[in-house]
Amino acid sequence: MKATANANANIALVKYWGKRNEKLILPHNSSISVTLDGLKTTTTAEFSKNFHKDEFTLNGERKSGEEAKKVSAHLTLIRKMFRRKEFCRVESQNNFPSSAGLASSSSAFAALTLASISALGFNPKPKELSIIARQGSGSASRSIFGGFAEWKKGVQVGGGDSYAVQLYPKEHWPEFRVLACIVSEEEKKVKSRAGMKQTVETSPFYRAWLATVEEDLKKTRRAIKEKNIGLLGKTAELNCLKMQATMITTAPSIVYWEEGTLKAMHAVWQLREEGVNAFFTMDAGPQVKITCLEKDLQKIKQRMNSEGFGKIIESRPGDGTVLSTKHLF
Ligand code: 2P0
Repeated sequence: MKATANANANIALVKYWGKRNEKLILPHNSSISVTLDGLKTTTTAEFSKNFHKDEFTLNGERKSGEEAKKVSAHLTLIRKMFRRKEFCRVESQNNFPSSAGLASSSSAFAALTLASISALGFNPKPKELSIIARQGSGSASRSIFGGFAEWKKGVQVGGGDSYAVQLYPKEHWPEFRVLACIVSEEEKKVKSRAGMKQTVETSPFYRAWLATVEEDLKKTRRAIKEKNIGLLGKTAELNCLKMQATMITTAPSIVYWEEGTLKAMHAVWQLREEGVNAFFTMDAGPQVKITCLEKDLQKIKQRMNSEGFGKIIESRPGDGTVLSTKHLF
């Protein structure tokens, strides 16, 4: 009753921001992302009737607080769905900093979903995996799939039609790159979950955000289909800024940006003035992710290095969530 899964984090090009149902994690809007090969979570899950409670270890450290609770809640959902009672031991390793706005919950809950369900001996289809992963963390619904994925918001009250689908596999656009410029590795003060709830409840701009998402989804689907980096980058950059505007205008205001964030944004704009196709996107954290093509990588990296960004994680479209035989324990 043990299984291991590898999942890659994804970065949203059209963001998910705000829920219509907190418990089932149903979003107000659909979102599109790219699953990245450089940001991986490996998770081993083992169920046993000899265990007396769930246990969660992340990067070698036993967790007891909020993170352990979220993992245990997800395991409880899975036990209920598959009519099992055993407790579970979970060990995870991230190859990138956790909780710093690098979408660690997307890979975490995608890997946990596949590892734990497989450990119980079941083999659900990707659609069902996406629906279950979504209930651990919304963005995890998209990490089930490699390449480019869209999480359809759905309309059903029970969430049976709110899951991700693959738009294109990673082979569709192998030249596409994301450079994550690490601005700070400190844990953020406001978690995404709390931040988006507060935004829905208090930002006067939230309706305006929702009113523009459909158009951004259309443009982004087309840009990916045509491999048009200019259209993709510009649409994603503006979509990100619109989402950030809703956060800034909540009560109290949520600003995830730091000095380095603004510095990186200006550097990207400067590169564009010089004719380089570089675009940024940010999530609920200070990190700046630059979308670009392989041919412009060196120039962009050199510029960001000279602007003081020493740590840059380079990724390309990667695989979805898969089983592995290399157990962590
Ligand atoms: C996204 N983010 O689409 C957006 C953009 C952050 C900004 O999904 O409450 O950890 O677990 O569903 O998935 C981060 O939120 O939130 C997120 P929950 P999640 O990637």
